[in-house]
Amino acid sequence: MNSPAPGQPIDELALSEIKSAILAKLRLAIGKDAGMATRHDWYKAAALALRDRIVHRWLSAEKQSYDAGRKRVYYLSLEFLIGRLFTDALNNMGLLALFDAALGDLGVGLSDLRKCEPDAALGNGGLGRLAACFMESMATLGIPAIGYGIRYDFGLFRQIINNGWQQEYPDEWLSFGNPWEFQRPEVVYHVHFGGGVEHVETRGRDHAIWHPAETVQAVAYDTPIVGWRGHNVNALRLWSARSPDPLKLDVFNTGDYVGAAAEETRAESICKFLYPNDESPAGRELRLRQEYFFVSASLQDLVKRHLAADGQIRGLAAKVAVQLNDTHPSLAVTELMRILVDLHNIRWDDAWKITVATLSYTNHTLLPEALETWPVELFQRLLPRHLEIIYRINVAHLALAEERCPGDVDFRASVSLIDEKSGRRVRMGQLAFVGSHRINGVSAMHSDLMKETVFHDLNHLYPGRITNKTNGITFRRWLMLANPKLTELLREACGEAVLDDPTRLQLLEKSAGDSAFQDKFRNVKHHNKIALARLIGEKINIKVDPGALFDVQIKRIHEYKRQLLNILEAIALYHAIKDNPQGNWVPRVKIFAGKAAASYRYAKLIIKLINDVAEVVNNDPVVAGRLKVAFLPDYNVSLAEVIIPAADLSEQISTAGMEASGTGNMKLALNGAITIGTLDGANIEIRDHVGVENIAIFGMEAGDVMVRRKQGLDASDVIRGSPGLSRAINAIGSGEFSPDDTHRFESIAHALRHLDHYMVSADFDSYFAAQRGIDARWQTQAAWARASILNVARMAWFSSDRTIAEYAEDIWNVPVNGRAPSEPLRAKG
Ligand code: 26W
Repeated sequence: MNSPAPGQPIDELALSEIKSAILAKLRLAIGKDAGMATRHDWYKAAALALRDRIVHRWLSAEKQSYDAGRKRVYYLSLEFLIGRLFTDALNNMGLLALFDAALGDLGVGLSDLRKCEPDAALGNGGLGRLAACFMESMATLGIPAIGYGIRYDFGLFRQIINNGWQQEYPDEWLSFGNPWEFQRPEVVYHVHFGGGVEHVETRGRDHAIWHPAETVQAVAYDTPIVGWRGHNVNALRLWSARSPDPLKLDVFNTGDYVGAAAEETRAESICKFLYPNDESPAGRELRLRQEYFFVSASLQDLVKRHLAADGQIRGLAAKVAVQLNDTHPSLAVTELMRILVDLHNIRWDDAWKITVATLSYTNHTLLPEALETWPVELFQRLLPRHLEIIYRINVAHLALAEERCPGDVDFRASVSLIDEKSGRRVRMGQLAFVGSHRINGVSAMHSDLMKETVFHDLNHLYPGRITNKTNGITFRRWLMLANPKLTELLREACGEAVLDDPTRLQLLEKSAGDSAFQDKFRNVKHHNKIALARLIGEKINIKVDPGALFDVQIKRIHEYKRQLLNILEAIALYHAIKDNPQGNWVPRVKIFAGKAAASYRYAKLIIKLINDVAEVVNNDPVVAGRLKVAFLPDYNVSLAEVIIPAADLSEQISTAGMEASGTGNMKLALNGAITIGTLDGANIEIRDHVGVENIAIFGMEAGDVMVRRKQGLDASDVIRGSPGLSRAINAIGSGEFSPDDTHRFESIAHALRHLDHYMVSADFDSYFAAQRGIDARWQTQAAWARASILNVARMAWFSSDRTIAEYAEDIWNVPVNGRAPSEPLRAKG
């Protein structure tokens, strides 16, 4: 049952079958009849009816891949930022039109029902969303894979903006149940903590026996992930924690009800919430417990599956590839060694070969301070056997370092798994690197910089391990579902096959200058902008004109991402318009959305600044119709799906050298937004693909940034030379936007003047000029439309199918859609 092309009739038999299935679920699974059902009941009934159809494919895909003895990929990630699954699964199953019609006949609209589903926000930002896109692409490419993570009771906090300030509230995403998941009460593993290690000699060999002090149970919950066209379905397996001894009855009977459940509370705390951190390590004991908990359960599970299918632990690397998403699952190196050596009696050297051949690691950040480290003392207390294993790995590793650079103490100190300088800490980045056969960066520039900076010495010691895999995004969610109108136009212009082969987007090139096509393309954008304008009105009561240029910056709030540069430009523009209200100004709406880590005070102050500027600008009649500023609260995947198709301009303005890749940049360009950006992360590759004339590049390059930082962070020189910047900073510092507290933003003004680590002041003039260039382009609507169409036409390479095909070939050595890894697959950039 595949989705009929637009205009094609719906199969009546299939339609009535779906209707009966939904009604049956409503009665038998929800326990209600149509008369008393809420919208939420209908949503659940429809989701369950869909799930039934997915399960058949799921079971047969799993059986087929095991029967064929295929190698499997296990993607270990503490974050999966999935968003909603309902229309995603419907679309991939080819059942969207049918369910739409069925629900319409039943008197409940699909578009209403889909809003009943809460976002699964089990991630902070790019890293978590990448994991979700990868899961979908692996399913699409027919790669048997499981994603392993934690089933957090609370996902990323809900953001409320109160009087301009961010406030955090718990994200109770499971409160109405979750129709997608299957609890597997029989799939339970014991995960141990603490205690001590005993060493005994058996037949001349040392044998370690860990006597843990504490045990937690990991229970599996599986969510099916449907690939495009529904041929293949994989599982996302998330672990929930509980105590093996949930209630101490003797304690309970003494009346100590809290104490009786204390162990359960302690165990459950592991999966209670997602650490709301971004680019800075959590550094808390609970975080390390989370990491070990999910790594141990996942490795036990995959080893058990492997043994059941293959019988041979020694053959693990031939049948299993484990990808570590950042350093968070680095403990997999030591846990796999423990399983092989301590539990399966494999000799150390053989175990090490298996481990390295099985594991690979993706790095997502160059910030040295964002690479996790843990105090040796904490390790000793929580994971004593793992610390021993780390020491032993380090002995051989440092011996190799000595061999390579004899007598070079600094080299040895830099590659060591233990940082001796900062009070002895275990370095998770080094551990993941040493234990992996491939280490990949997430954009060409980032991979190059990895070799030059954080992993310079390790790259020297283990040459050839570092490789690049530029990120990608799934077009099913970020084009087909988010932007159905554009998709319809693309089907018309490039043929149905564009849905299966994005390289067909190239066919748009010939229409890019065609005014009739441009009109259609503009109409689609306008339609999407009306929808966003409505949402902005509903959510924050700001009226915006869909005819204005929609200038969008949506991402985590972070100094290096430079929302501050954007709002500074808004202030300078505001001043310029006020000085000359009769000027030929391009009407603009500056749209921001994003969350700041709860503990990141400065980022939260930036949110307040944006909202304070919005308050002044939006209420000033002099600039009315020319400039509006809107901060949309509670940014999440579902909000992104509305904003992205409506964007004209995509702000990708990080300090050069600091954004590892970015993926929002890809989503926006694919939907026809023109990028204003620095030469950073994947922006560089986007420029290479869309053409330098179809993107606005500005600012310092990574090399310039390093040079300028060495000279000092004072920006007085550039401020003196830039009256617009100087006036904007003065306005912030003097309380022009905060009359109720004129000192509120002094710290920001001070940093802009004297501590310009992120080059906001240094890049301001170049950015301001690039923005005026954007204004000029917007004035010629045909030229704008052409550039926008060419962006869409040239983004095919950024499909996560391409990224995953590269991982499959160069890292995992698994076939893609039945094709051997080395066979040519799809167009490369
Ligand atoms: C330990 C706390 C913590 C949690 C997450 C530290 C750091 C992170 C991540 C590195 C944050 C993240 O999402 N990084 C982003 O990963 C994306 C996918 O590769 C890239 O596109 C972004 O550039 C990178 O910032």
